[in-house]
Amino acid sequence: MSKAINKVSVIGLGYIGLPTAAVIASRGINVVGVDVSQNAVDTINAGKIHIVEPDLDMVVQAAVTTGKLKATLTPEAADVFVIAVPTPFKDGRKPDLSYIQAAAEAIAPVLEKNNLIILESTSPVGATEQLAKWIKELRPDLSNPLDNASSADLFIAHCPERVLPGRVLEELVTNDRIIGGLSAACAQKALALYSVFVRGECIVTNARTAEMAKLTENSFRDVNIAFANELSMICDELHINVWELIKLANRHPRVNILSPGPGVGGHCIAVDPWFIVDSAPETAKIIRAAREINDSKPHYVINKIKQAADEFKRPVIACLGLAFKADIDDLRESPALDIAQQLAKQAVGEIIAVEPNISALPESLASLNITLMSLEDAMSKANIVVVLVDHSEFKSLSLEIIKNKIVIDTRGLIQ
Ligand code: SAJ
Repeated sequence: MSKAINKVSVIGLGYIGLPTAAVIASRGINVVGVDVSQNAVDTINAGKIHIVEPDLDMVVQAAVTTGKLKATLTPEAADVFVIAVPTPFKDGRKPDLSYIQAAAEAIAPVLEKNNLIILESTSPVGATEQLAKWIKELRPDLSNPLDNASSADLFIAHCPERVLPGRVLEELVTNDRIIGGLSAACAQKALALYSVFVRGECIVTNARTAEMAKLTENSFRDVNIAFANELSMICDELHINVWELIKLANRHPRVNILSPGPGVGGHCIAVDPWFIVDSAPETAKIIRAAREINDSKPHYVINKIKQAADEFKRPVIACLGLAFKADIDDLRESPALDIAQQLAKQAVGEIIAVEPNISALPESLASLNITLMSLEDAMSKANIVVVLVDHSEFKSLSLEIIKNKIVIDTRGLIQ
């Protein structure tokens, strides 16, 4: 059997890499986190965190204080390398693997016989094989599982992350994991690492299936949200309350419609389905259509707001929420932010933003004519109220407070 894992290196200390590094370190394994950002490295080595995630600060502080976790700019030798770098898309919505390639180049000089390399980044089908090819070019002296499945010097696997932002620490441990090896031996070796901290089931498959499984999960959600978003637009046309409709339809034992919204945000669900479309452009018809529907929803909401604004000489529009979903402070790829920004750019009226999870407007809004206000102040000024995020704080809105205002509720919060 393989020797024990003494040292793990995690490449990329972001939303996935840092919690993963900290949790592995909390199991008593020495972890070296590697990041290109000096600020991230310094912050972590001071026992602090540079991202927002509940309870992560405590776990990182404990791991750093006990000496089990440290961060560096340059990789050093280890038993296992976990790659958790971004995989955005570039022009033409083609997957951009340059961060994975950069990670391969960074670890190549310190790789040793029997090392395990795990790709956790969400990746298009074939990315793990591509990673193995890059490693092979950089280290031809180490035999690669692509050439020698049963007794290679290196082990390479894909184990996609599946944690929900806001519940990362819990889901890292409790979610089932899919482990896709470039060979059966690679998968078994990776299983040994995940067995250290995962309480969910770890299921072994090949790398291509694991890559596709992750893309499928996020596409499934995207298609189902698109269905809800399309329903919401049909219901507007037919003068039906979509929220009541969905509640009723969901009474059927085999129907479970998700919630419409102002669009789909975040860096996963709005991106990953394009990786499938890119791999099978002629065949991935529903997946492409779903992406287009969800991407069109912010424009639809903006048009509704403009129609409402036409009724007023000086419309004052309160946008409730800027984050990409409820009860988080993450504004990246947020349809709510996009809508507020477009309203201000198009000078639709006086724009007020209410976002209880931030203390200052992000740069993209700061230069525009938008004011950040408390819910109470916004309600006293606005004549149009647009609910963009279903934050807990907004659930206190009563029909009394909004009775003389036009309400555009994209989240079904005020019923
Ligand atoms: N949304 C709706 N209606 C819904 C559900 C969500 O409009 O009924 C919107 C949200 O408001 C948000 C977007 O969709 O703008 C995405 O939010 P989310 O909560 O569905 O998902 P993410 O992006 O935070 O995390 C997803 C998760 N994937 C799945 O649930 C299949 C998570 O498990 C993944 O690990 C993560 O993507 C990832 O990193 O890929």
